[in-house]
Amino acid sequence: MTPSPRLVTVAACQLGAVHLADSRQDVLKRMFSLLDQASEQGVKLAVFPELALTTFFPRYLLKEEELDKYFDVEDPSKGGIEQSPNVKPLFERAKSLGIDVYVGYAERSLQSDGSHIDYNSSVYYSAHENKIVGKYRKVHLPGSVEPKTEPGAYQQLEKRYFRPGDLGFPAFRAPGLVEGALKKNSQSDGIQDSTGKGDPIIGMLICNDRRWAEAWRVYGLQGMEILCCGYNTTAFQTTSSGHAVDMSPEDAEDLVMQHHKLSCQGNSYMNACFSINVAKTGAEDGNPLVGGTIIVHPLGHIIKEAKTKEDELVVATIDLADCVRLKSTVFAFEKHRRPEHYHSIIERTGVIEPCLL
Ligand code: CDT
Repeated sequence: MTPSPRLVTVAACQLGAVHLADSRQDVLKRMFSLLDQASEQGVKLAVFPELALTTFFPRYLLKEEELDKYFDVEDPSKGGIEQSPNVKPLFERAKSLGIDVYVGYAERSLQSDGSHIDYNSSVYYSAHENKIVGKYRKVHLPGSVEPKTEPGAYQQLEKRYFRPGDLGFPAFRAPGLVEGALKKNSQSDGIQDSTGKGDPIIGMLICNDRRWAEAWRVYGLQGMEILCCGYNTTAFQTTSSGHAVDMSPEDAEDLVMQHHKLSCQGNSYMNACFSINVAKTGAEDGNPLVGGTIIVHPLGHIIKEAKTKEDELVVATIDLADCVRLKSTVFAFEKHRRPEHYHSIIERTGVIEPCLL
């Protein structure tokens, strides 16, 4: 039977460079402008990049006191990120426009003993509920704890500044995002199978996570229909010493773009979901970030793509019914998966090669 359409208009809100000198107010203004444009096009979900509100600061070796300004403090006794004066106006604007928002930020989580733990986080704000209904802390942190020592080395210090996420990969439903979603209490009205009929099932990843099949699969096993992922990806590749690989900047950027698209398109297909992948791009104080903001279909093709390396809205109306075909055939997990053979996925972190001959 052909599934009923479940249409939703979504936007990837690409941001151009955010420089060290740009204030949070400057960035918020740009985000407001994208939200306003989104509203004019009937958008119901707007996805912003990783660490959207500031420059990508893990490229710098910073002292403790220099770091503070990049973080948003969450004091569990007072509520979450929605209380932060830096971010609250974004949710207020989203509420007034009736748009859900995914946004990445640097989270400073206050502990009961007065200490803090820092994460690279994202939240999903539901305009329908006027609250945050999903939270994710980046699991796969790239880079190193210690800075590279060779002169001119590129730094990627996420392992220094953040703790790996401790929330796993919790999918959740976005209330009110599609019309006529099946609710818990309507099942008693004789509806047997609720699969693909409820409020949309959302998963969140952050940047480097999109390269890890395991992360997508854990969401796939929760029936994820839309994956939201913001990123800051350097437009060149580095060697282990932190130097740019020996190829032309154009070829290097092409390769970075290819790996980005392969990851998003392959994993969307293999988990039969849409994905909204959103760059912070341009050159931040001379440090080039790749663009390539894309909205991907469950069949793996790109529906819409950014054309610039600046603030740009990429809009598509997607039909979540398109997930059903693959979820009920090639990737009907319940029929075809063989988890009894997948032990090493959870038992091992690194590679153990077969014995030498
Ligand atoms: N921000 C982030 O996670 N960046 C990483 C760079 C790692 S080098 C390939 C990324 O995966 O895009």
